[in-house]
Amino acid sequence: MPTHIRTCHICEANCGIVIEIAEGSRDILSIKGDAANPFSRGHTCPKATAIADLENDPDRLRLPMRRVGDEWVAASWEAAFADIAARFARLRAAGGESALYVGNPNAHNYSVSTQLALLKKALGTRNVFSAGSVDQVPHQLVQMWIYGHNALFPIPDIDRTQHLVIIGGNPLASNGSVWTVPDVKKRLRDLRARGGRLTVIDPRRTETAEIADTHHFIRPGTDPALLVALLLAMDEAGLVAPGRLAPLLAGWEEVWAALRVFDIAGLADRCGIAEADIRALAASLAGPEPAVVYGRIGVSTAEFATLNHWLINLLNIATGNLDRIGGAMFSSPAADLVAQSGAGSRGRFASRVSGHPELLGEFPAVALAEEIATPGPGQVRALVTIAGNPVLSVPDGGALDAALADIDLYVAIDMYVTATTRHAHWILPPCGPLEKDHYPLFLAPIATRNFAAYSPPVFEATPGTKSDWQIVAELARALAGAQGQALPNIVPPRDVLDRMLRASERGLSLADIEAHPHGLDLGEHVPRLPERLRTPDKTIHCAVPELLEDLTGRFADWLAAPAAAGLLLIGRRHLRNNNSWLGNSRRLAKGPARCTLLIHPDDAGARGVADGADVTLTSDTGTVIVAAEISESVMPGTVSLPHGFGHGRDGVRLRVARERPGVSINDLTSRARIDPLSGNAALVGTPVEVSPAFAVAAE
Ligand SMILES: Nc1nc2c(c(=O)[nH]1)N[C@H]1C(S)=C(S)[C@@H](COP(=O)(O)OP(=O)(O)OC[C@H]3O[C@@H](n4cnc5c(=O)[nH]c(N)nc54)[C@H](O)[C@@H]3O)O[C@H]1N2
Ligand SMILES: Nc1nc2c(c(=O)[nH]1)N[C@H]1C(S)=C(S)[C@@H](COP(=O)(O)OP(=O)(O)OC[C@H]3O[C@@H](n4cnc5c(=O)[nH]c(N)nc54)[C@H](O)[C@@H]3O)O[C@H]1N2
Ligand code: SF4
Ligand SMILES: [Mo]
Repeated sequence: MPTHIRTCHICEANCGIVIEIAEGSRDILSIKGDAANPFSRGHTCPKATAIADLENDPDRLRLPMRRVGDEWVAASWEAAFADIAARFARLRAAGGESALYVGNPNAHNYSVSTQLALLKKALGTRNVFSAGSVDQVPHQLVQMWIYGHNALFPIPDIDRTQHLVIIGGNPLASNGSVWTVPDVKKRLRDLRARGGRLTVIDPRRTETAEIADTHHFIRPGTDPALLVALLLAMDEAGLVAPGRLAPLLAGWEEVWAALRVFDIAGLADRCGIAEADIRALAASLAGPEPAVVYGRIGVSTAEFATLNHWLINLLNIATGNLDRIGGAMFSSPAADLVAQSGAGSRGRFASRVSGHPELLGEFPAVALAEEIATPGPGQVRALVTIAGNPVLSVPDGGALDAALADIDLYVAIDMYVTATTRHAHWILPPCGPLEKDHYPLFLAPIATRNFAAYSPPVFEATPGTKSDWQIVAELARALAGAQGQALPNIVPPRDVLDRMLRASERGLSLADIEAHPHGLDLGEHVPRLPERLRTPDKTIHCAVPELLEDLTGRFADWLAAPAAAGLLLIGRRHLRNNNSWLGNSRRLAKGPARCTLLIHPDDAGARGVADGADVTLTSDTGTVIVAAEISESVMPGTVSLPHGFGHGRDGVRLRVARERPGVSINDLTSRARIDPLSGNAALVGTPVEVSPAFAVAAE
């Protein structure tokens, strides 16, 4: 029986998998973990098996589809590109602006990234948006400011640390994020087995919190208070000890001067964690054993997101754990993005309607709807989305939904008719997932060990289908041609990758990596500072003026103002979901309903809410009706609804997902709640009200 060794491309973990195919056919018999993969060691999760469902899904589009009213009509690629190009050229001639939205699956598709510049050039626009600004751009901004390059991610050294503190992350459901860490549950067990500790800070007692030594509930959005308090507690106890980093720290004293105006008791009060617990945690982190603080979505998609990540980096520096074995370490990847891309930029230009500064060449995703809907010179009249579902994933998705209903040209590169792509004039679908090759270009550099693995396609491409990168490149050519521009040269992704590998310090070729189908282990991380820094003076720029201002201005004001009363809404992830797009897999959809509102018994009781009964959930942005699930796993004052649901909108063609469509949390989140430094959406901590939803005219 033919077996294929591959890397799963669904989430950041990049587990090795073995796919068994029936002889002489394309029938997938099994998808299992690859025990010979040195990195994932046989681990997989249910989403890997769902790749077979994706490959075979009858709802998955296979040909270009043109929308005619409410109907979809299949067309040839030639007809699709010709029509799109002609419409685009007319629109540009009339002064119409265009925009591009790049969704999350592109982070798992190296080949698209090799062609994106062509498309941006052909579109001729600065209106570039991505899922990064509902996700990780605050990390990148801090790294650009303090280490001199946005891609210098410090990675928790889980296999050698003695204390891991996870703030606002739930790797047991997410399998790790901005941290490629397959088999994370086993790695956490090993940590505890060697006498190490796991501490989790989260408003919900998550799956990860369940296996931790210590879990502290925290009031949503109050993390900067905790982080400042931890730093001050170390300072007061004389425990600040950057060790060998000390000579690399620029502006270190300035930072402490700014921090020392706050007092621990007030900060503790605000975040709801006892002062004694904060002091104990600070002492443990500053102890002799290696320790590391890691923060994710709960602190990245918050109003103080950039401040949070700066403070987390300062904590790892203050304890001497940055660039230390068992601490937060920098990788030495086979394909080095740090060496081969620009450091990053902020504020070179601003968005038309709200004046958001550009960050890394993009505007915040919260600004997409207003750029389409606001009339005037520069109004966006044409949109291309690549593997994105912003109606469900960006705050106030309803506003974007309405804006898209009225746009002149919308081209979606996607394989489903979703809440977003239902508005497209054309949907251009990629070939099946196993007809593509895979290399974790963006994820290997954030892996907890240095590793590389290349997966060739399992199946030959079905005649008449195209890979995403081909669609992007050919669309770029068609648009360029229609505007009378020179036709861009298309370099195959494999060639780009091979060049990047060879130009990196390890000097590997693609062939070297292909020679190891189970993956090439490149070893544990090693200390890399100062030479890895990209600041011109090779120091760590601790005292970033924008951050000091945010700390002493916006944060201090927030701390002085009375805390918001009432319920705050947070999200959650489930092992069997993946953002908005694996819900059409029968295998993954089974089991109890997941799109429920978790509410603490005290909050339910005070509002007359019964377990399982529908409630009306209202924010300043919108209202949804959803079943309540009463649970002590959320802290009082906090309710939790997963994101990625809301498939019930008219015209969505996801038959399995629509059996239990759920509601979209982003019909409640607000475009006005952002972290102003990064423009990242504040998805957590939306103020909401909950009341029983009474059936109309029952009885
Ligand atoms: N199964 C599955 N895996 C996934 C995904 C998926 O949808 N499903 N999505 C992938 C993607 S794109 C990403 S970015 C990653 C995300 O990876 P993670 O960040 O690990 O995932 P989340 O489950 O969103 O974890 C965020 C945690 O923050 C908590 N939280 C909410 N508000 C606050 C707050 O104010 N403070 C603190 N301290 N905590 C807070 C939440 O309760 C939650 O437990 O997961 C990836 N992996
Ligand atoms: N309230 C709230 N909102 C959130 C989050 C949250 O925690 N809470 N999380 C945020 C995060 S971290 C993220 S990353 C974003 C994700 O936001 P998006 O990237 O906008 O959305 P996804 O749900 O990942 O949708 C991916 C789309 O790509 C399509 N697709 C999948 N694979 C491929 C492929 O190989 N090729 C092509 N062409 N298309 C493909 C799918 O059909 C789907 O339509 O959501 C964000 N939104
Ligand atoms: S954890 Fe992620 S990479 Fe591993 S099998 Fe599951 S979806 Fe695939
Ligand atoms: Mo994400």
